[in-house]
Formats: sequence, C-alpha cells, structure tokens
Amino acid sequence: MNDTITAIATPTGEGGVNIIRISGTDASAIAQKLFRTPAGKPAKEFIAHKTHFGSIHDPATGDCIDEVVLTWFQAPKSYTGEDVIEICAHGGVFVSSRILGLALDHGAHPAEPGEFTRRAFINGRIDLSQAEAVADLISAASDKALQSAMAQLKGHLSKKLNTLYDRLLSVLSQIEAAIDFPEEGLDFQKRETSIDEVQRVRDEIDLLTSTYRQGKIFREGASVALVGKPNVGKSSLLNALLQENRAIVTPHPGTTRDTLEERVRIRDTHINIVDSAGLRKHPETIEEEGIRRTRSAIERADLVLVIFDGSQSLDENDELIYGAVGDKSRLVMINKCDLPEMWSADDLKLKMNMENPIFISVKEESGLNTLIDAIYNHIIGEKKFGETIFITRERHRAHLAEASAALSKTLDSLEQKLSEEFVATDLDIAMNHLAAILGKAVENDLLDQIFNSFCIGK
Ligand SMILES: Nc1nc2c(ncn2[C@@H]2O[C@H](COP(=O)(O)OP(=O)(O)OP(=O)(O)O)[C@@H](O)[C@H]2O)c(=O)[nH]1
Ligand SMILES: [Mg+2]
Repeated sequence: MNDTITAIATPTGEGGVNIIRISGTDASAIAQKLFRTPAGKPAKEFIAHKTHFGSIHDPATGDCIDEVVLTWFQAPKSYTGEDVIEICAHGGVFVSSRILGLALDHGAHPAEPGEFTRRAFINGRIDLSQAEAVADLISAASDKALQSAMAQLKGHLSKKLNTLYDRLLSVLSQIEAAIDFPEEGLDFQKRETSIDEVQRVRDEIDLLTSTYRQGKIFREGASVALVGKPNVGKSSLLNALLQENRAIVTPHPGTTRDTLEERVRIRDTHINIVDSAGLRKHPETIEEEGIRRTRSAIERADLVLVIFDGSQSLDENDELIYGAVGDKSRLVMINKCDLPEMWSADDLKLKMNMENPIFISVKEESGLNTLIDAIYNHIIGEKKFGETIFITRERHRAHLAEASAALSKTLDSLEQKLSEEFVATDLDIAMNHLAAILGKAVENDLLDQIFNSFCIGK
C-alpha cells in the first residue's frame, strides 16, 4: 500500500485520448521527472487541482513522447485519497504504453486490477458498498442498472445501513449498562422499548432484503428462457428480439443443440435471453445434453417464455413443457399466426393449463411489441420506484439475512427475559453483518475477490 502505482486508466485501443494514472506519495516526483513545460523546461512544481499543458520526455534520451495535459490531485482530495497524477495523452496504444513504461522506470509499480478503488476504500474515501457500486457503474448496461449503481455510489445504501447500525448500537449500550450494573438490570420499560426498536430495525432490514430480486435484475438483467418443443420458432424469436441473425434457424426440428445466451435491451433495462434446444420425448443422443441444459436454463430463469406452434397440432412434446416449466413465472406465446391455426387458445387452456397466450408471427413480425411490453411488465412492472434503495448483490443480501436472523434471536432472548449477555451477543452479530456490507473489518481475501473483478486502472 505504500508503493506508488500506475496504470493506463482508459481501455486499450485507439481513441481520442488515453489517461495514465499514477497514485501514491511519489506520484508528483515521478511526473516532475517526465514532464516539460511548453518552453521545454521542467515544471518547478505542479499546482494542485489545475491542469498543466506540456509534454512528456524520456529523461534518458531526451526524446519527446507526446504532448499532454497533466493534472495533480493533491492528497487527500483525490480519487484514491493519495497524491494522484493524471496524464492525459493522445489516444494510441504505443504512446500510452511508452508513458506508462517511463512511470514504471522512475519508481512506480504496476497497479493491480481495481487497486486505485481499493486504495480509495482503504483510505476511507468510500466504503465497500460504494466501491462495489463503482464496478457496477462501469459494467452498467441499462438506465436502471446505472441509476441503482449511482444511488449506491452516492452513499444512499451506506447511509441507510449506518443509521440502522447506530440504532442497534443505542439498544446495545442499554443492554451493556444492564450487564455492567446487574443490580439495576434491564427494567420493564427499557426491555419493552428495546424490543420495539429491534423489531423496527429488523423490519427495515427485511424490507431492504426484499428489494434484492428487483435489484439483481437491474444490475445483471433478468434471465429469460425461451422454451418449447423443436421447430416452434424459438431461435427465430431470439433473432427477432436481437434484430440480428444470431442463432441458426432451419425448417428441421432439433436445430438448436446448445443453450445460447444474448443480452437484449428493453426500454430502460436489459434481459439476458437464453435460446435452448427444443424439448421432445425421443431426442437424438446429441440432443439429450442440450435438453438437460434447457432444463437448467429454466431453473435459473426469472421468466420463461413458453412457445407453441399454432400451425401444428398439439402433441406429446408440447405436453412435456408443462412439467418442465413447473411453477416458474411464465409468458405463453402462440407463434406462426401467419399460417392457418390448428387449434385455439381454449385448447391450450384445456390440454396444457396455460392461459392468456400472446399471438405472434415472428415471420411477419406481428405481436412482437405486445410481447416486449409483457416481458417488461413482468420483470419491472408499472411500479414507480422513486427513492427506493435496492440491494443488488448477493453478498449484501446474505449479510442482511444473517443480521435479520440474529435480531430474531435477540428478540427471543429479550422476550424470554434471558440473560442480557445473550441479547448483547446476538445484537453484536447483527451489527457486524451490517458493518461487513460497508467493509468494516472484512478479510483481505474478500477484498481481493471484490477488487479483482475490476479492470486495471480503476
Ligand atoms: N410461417 C412461419 N414460420 C416460422 C415462424 N417462426 C419461425 N418459423 C420457421 O419455423 C422453422 C423453425 O424455426 P426455428 O427458429 O429454428 O425453431 P426452433 O424452435 O428454434 O427449433 P429447434 O432449434 O429445432 O428447437 C424455421 O423454418 C422458421 O423459418 C413464423 O412466425 N411463421
Ligand atoms: Mg432453435
């Protein structure tokens, strides 16, 4: 952590500009050695939080590498909380790697993935949930994902968790006073108010936990599986939603053998749509594995799109679908409505217990907007979320669930008038789980895991 680190902060490739970032105590000194003013002189010193126009030279050869704009973010007012130099060079892989090489030659070490953000966390600029929000912001693929990452980065979740933590801390201090002065103990009124407060905090935690399903969909996109017997038009529908010929479509049943996942944007959110092998009773050997994967895609899906072919009679293979989909959330479709229909929606209800089908023809692109609206309503709904805080990560959900469970035990002990020590222990566990989300006292392994998912230079 005492090293000065450097990395190219912009993606590799050609572009307008590239940014080379240096962070640590020696950042300015390293930059001083490389930077020259427009008059070709070394800069006496950089002015904090101001940009400096000049060029980068190789001190060994005197070669000018590039004209740049340099900014010195003086500690602690920087992204990492340390001295940070950002060199904005012309976009080009070679130029930026030469500048990076010079920074390395003059004392900087290569930054690990996410190391700048990790330092921001270690130096208390942001807490762990905000650091995670930085990663989410970078990978956001829709407006909803962006909004929830931004709210988390701004500290909405942190503020909420800190408040809940502090409320539990006040209860804990009452309990600890009772432990320290056993002759006074926890009187009836204090016990009642503690019970009320712990209950209220637990309810708020449970409410927060319940936002996970939606929050996860915002961040990762809902998983939507296309399911039906062979040849009903699943791959054709995937292609239509993607508006490109991604999956192979043929008139032969059993064309798709493997699952194929693609991201599709729907209004302000996105879905991960999975095309799969058609389900049928007597598959060829190679299809068997595909069908196994179809079942696992159904298992993982937030929503299943069940497709029937309206131009072919319903058969035993269609019947397989009902069992495979089980009680998963689903939307039912009848495709190939451009062809004469062999059966009606009533037959579907009667034979398959599937209702309210959406009639589409992928070939003629009819009914697709109705389908897209239905998918959106299913995963996002008409709800207005306003200022709601969402839990978007499994790590957060798990800690909240543990905190809630510990508070339930706290309540049991309080209600049964058990020793205050029991109450204090469980309260402490609950508080530690809330603190863990914010990254207080977390293990290095966990930090490695979180920050390794970042790109280098962030
Ligand atoms: N007439 C008509 N044909 C369609 C429609 N949608 C798909 N098809 C045709 O149906 C055939 C099968 O389409 P696919 O998209 O490959 O069907 P699938 O469900 O992916 O089939 P498998 O991969 O074998 O499970 C192709 O010949 C498509 O052109 C439609 O709306 N109308
Ligand atoms: Mg297919």
